[in-house]
Amino acid sequence: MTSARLRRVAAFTWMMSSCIAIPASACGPGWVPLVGDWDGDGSDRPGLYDPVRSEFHLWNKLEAGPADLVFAYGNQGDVPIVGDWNGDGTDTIGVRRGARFLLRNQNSNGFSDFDFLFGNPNDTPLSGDWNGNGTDTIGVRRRDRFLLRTTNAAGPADVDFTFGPADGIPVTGDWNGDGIDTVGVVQNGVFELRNGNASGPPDLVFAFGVASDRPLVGNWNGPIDAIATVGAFRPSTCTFFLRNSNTTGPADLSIQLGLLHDGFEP
Ligand SMILES: [Ca+2]
Ligand SMILES: [Ca+2]
Ligand SMILES: [Ca+2]
Ligand SMILES: [Ca+2]
Repeated sequence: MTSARLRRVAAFTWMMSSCIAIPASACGPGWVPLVGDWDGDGSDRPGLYDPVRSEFHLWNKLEAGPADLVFAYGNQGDVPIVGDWNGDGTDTIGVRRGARFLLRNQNSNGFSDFDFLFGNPNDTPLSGDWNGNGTDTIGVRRRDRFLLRTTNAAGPADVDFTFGPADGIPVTGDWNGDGIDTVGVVQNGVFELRNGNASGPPDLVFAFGVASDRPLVGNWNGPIDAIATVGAFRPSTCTFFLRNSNTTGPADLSIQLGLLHDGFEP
C-alpha cells in the first residue's frame, strides 16, 4: 500500500554517457540505476538498466549477487522509467521512446499495457503518485518546468509549474509521508526537495554523494516508514549508497550491484 506511494525517478540525461572499456569488475557503460518495489513488500530496492541490450536487472534484496529478475523490454535508445501503473502495490517498468511512454504492469518481457504520447522528445521522463490515489502516473521535466499528468493517457498536463535549477537532475518522491509524490532537483550533490507540486522554495536542502553520482530516491527501510529518502549511484564502482533520512550524513548502507565479470554478472 505504501509502496504505491513512494516514488523516485533518477534522471536519465546522462544515460548514454560515453562508453569506455569495462574494467574487470564494473557495471556496463551507461548502465542506468533504477529504484522500485519490485515485489510489493513495501521496501524499494535497486535495479539497473543496460541500454545496449535494453535489459532490466532488478534486485529484491540488498545483497550482492545476480539480479532476481533479468529481462529485456523496449528498444535500444529508450529511456527506462518505473512506477506502480495499476496501483497494485508493485512497481513495474516502462520506457520512454521519443515523446511516447510504453508502460508495462509486469516485470517481464512482453507487450506494453499503456502506450501514449506526452511531452516532447527532449523532456526528461518522471513518474509519481501526484494525486495520492495509489497509482503512479507520468510527467516530464522541461528545463526548469515540471509537467505532470494524473492519468496514464495522452492529454494536457494536469499540473505545470517551475522549480529548481534548469540543469539540475529531477527526482520525485513522498518526502513527508502524506501519500503524495512531489518533486525535487539535485545539482552537484545538493538535493532540493519540495513537499508540494507547485512553485516555491524547497522544503528540504541537504547534500548527499558527490557531483558525479546519479541521484536516487526510495523507501529503503519500508514499511517501517512511508518516506522516500535519498541515495546515490556511483558508476565508477557500481555502488549504490542509500540513506534513510533526507539530511546530510553518511550512507546507512552501500552495496555494489551489477558487477560484470567477462561481461556477465557473477
Ligand atoms: Ca520490495
Ligand atoms: Ca503495479
Ligand atoms: Ca495517482
Ligand atoms: Ca508527500
